[in-house]
Amino acid sequence: MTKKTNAQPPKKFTGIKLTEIPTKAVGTKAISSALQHVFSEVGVIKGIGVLKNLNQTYGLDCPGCAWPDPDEKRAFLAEYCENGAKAIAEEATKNRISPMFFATHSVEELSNWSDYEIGKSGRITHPMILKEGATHYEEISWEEAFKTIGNELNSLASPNEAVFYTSGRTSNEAAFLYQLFVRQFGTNNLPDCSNMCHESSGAALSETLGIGKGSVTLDDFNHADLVMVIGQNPGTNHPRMLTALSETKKNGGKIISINPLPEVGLKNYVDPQNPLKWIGKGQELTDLFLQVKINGDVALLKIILKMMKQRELEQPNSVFNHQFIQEKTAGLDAFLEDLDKYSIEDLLPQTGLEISQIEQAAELIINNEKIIICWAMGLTQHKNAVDNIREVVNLLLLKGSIGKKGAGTCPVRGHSNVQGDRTMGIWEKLKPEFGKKLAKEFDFSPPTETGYDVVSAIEAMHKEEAKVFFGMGGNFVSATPDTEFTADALRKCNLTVQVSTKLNRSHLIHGKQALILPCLGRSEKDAQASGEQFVTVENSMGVVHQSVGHLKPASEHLLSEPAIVAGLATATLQNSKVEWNQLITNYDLIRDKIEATIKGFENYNERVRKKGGFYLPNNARDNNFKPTATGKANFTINKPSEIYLRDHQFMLMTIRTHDQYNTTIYGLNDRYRGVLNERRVVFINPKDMQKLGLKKLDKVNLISHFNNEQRTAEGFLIIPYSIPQQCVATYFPEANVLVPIKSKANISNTPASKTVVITIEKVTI
Ligand SMILES: Nc1nc2c(c(=O)[nH]1)N[C@H]1C(S)=C(S)[C@@H](COP(=O)(O)OP(=O)(O)OC[C@H]3O[C@@H](n4cnc5c(=O)[nH]c(N)nc54)[C@H](O)[C@@H]3O)O[C@H]1N2
Ligand SMILES: Nc1nc2c(c(=O)[nH]1)N[C@H]1C(S)=C(S)[C@@H](COP(=O)(O)OP(=O)(O)OC[C@H]3O[C@@H](n4cnc5c(=O)[nH]c(N)nc54)[C@H](O)[C@@H]3O)O[C@H]1N2
Ligand SMILES: [Mo]
Repeated sequence: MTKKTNAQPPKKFTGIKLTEIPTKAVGTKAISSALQHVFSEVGVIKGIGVLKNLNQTYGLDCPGCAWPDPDEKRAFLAEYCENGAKAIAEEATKNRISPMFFATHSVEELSNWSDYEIGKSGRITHPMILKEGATHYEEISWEEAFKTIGNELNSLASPNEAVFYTSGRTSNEAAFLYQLFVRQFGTNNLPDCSNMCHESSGAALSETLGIGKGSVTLDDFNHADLVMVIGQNPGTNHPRMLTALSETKKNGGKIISINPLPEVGLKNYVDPQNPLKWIGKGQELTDLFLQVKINGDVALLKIILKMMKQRELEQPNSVFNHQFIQEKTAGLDAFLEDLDKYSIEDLLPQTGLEISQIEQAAELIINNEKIIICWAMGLTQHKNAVDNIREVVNLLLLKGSIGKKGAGTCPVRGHSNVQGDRTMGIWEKLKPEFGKKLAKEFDFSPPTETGYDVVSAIEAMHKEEAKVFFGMGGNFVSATPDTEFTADALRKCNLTVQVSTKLNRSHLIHGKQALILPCLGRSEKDAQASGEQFVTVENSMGVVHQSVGHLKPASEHLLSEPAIVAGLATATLQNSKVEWNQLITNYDLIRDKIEATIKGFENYNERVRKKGGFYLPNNARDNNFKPTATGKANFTINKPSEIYLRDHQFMLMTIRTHDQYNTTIYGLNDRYRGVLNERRVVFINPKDMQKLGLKKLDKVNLISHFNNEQRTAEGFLIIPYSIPQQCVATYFPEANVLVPIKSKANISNTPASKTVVITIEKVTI
């Protein structure tokens, strides 16, 4: 038997340095940090080539995030940001890990490496297998690899014993083929990273507005009177969004930021595309900052809504857009009645704010017509996450601030094609209409029963009801909650397979047998029988466009993701009428199939070749809410947080540093929060430190409490920080061990990784 390998990163400190928190985002430091990453990983000449190509009209779609590119004017040099540059450096790295690397380092040894070291080892060059009982991965041919998977899948008692995960970088073409393969195999077990990300947005928006996506376009930011940014850190995670916010400001709009942390990027910003401005003071972005307590957003929004209602009563027609409400919405009376059940006095302590601050926000909302609300993980990863987002919609509906220029919903997506993957049918629920189209086009009967999402897939593997795990990208063990529980779930599988560009911890926490299938990255040329191919992706605002790789592949043994699916399908499915190998000769053929089965893709091949691509239909953008259950936009009744902290307890949010892409650790710095060379830190209010008798850089353990269960994350350094009392923050994935598998959002099932109730224990050694 092989030894149990480490599911958590090593608990070693790396040598912390604390610095001043910068006063502005982007600027020269960001440019130099980006170039340093690119040049050290990729080399200077190739590096400049890659950057020049990023997000240009016929260039490479940046794998960094899903923020859209401007329709018309693009920066001359490149539409890139510091973290996009790091993302591309990570993929285009010169370093390689060949079969020799795996022969040298055992799986156990690698599991002692930090995530940073694992990531830096380089691109995987060959398909690899870890045989049952073996200590090292060894080379395997593609043919043997596909055969191994096919045999294992076909020996299962039911197709529902296999789980097929997707991370959000997968192109439309690969995603479409993948879901088709999985459904032909006979299951809807298609969990994806969306389940941990914007699932709550999808659930809330579908119910209220009839579409699970946002309604605004990039141009709307030029016309907005007011943009609210709630629970999002764009300076780090969507840096190009700062350009859009600065356009809002230039055009006279205002910005409200709602966040437990004063994130630097939201305060002050320097345009990276304009070198003349790099050394300047930068532009103030936020007009009003509300430093809300973690999970205090529903309470805060309810107070604002109550203030709006009060003003409307006092001065009729001064706040609500009655025409819009009358024509387009349902449920106003019940919503207003429910608001009366809450008193501002009761709600206020949940927010941690002064009433005067909230009055200022209400005033800005009351006096402006065109409002955009942006949000990300700060709203979606809570027990009441769906309530958070529905409450955001209530506010917009009262103002009629949707379906018109300069107004609407803006859930800012994470992975660069996470939205496209959903459009392609990567979902554990198969929409009946899509199922019918698949059945007709491909002559088979797709399964109808709902499959596993991320959390239920982990539980099923743990119960040994699922026995094969297949990951199309991503890093399942590190991205999911309850690390030790999830690791055990994966260890119980007969086979775990990861399609990956780079090594990660999910290769080291494995089933009885494990395979690594190395694939082309987006920056690389993808040559198939008919010549070089491009793929297509959908950004956060529903624009479908091309992405073309220009680099030589990291190894001649890599396959594209569509080719991997075709190989898998051919080795597994006996009666498929799909010509898998034919489809991948020319991706236009895959796109023809997408056009035949998914709405909005008419003349796909032609339209996607046009400059900038095309917009998908969006009913909310068109001010049409017919797809909801009532045929109208729905007001909803939502509840503030019901989690109450005891005196010594804290609410922990697990967030990203400025130097990581989810579980990929680019470096050990969090420059915008003044922490260098260390990830095992916890940010805490100085008053709470005093209460606990803690000093700066004291060592502590974090213990989470849920349903009388305790989980411990050992060894974190205390950092005094500007954060509301009884709120603390630390980084993911180190803290995922604290997030209980059963602690998840109502309705969306998203792990509640921003509402983790913990106590803090000083380590005395
Ligand atoms: N460079 C880089 N870019 C990325 C990623 C990355 O890891 N690195 N990840 C990508 C992905 S997949 C995603 S989903 C996005 C994530 O983008 P974000 O959602 O910006 O990422 P997080 O670090 O989780 O930050 C959440 C923010 O919400 C705040 N917050 C936490 N809890 C609450 C709350 O209860 N209320 C409010 N109002 N605020 C709260 C936190 O202080 C923090 O500022 O970024 C994408 N882009
Ligand atoms: N505690 C906590 N947990 C969280 C979150 C949080 O805020 N807090 N955020 C959640 C969110 S929003 C998300 S989206 C998930 C992310 O979950 P995942 O998407 O599963 O994780 P990533 O870290 O983005 O995946 C990185 C791996 O993808 C592979 N990869 C990179 N590029 C490619 C490619 O082109 N093709 C293929 N096949 N593989 C590639 C590399 O091998 C790399 O190691 O994590 C979630 N987990
Ligand atoms: Mo995400």
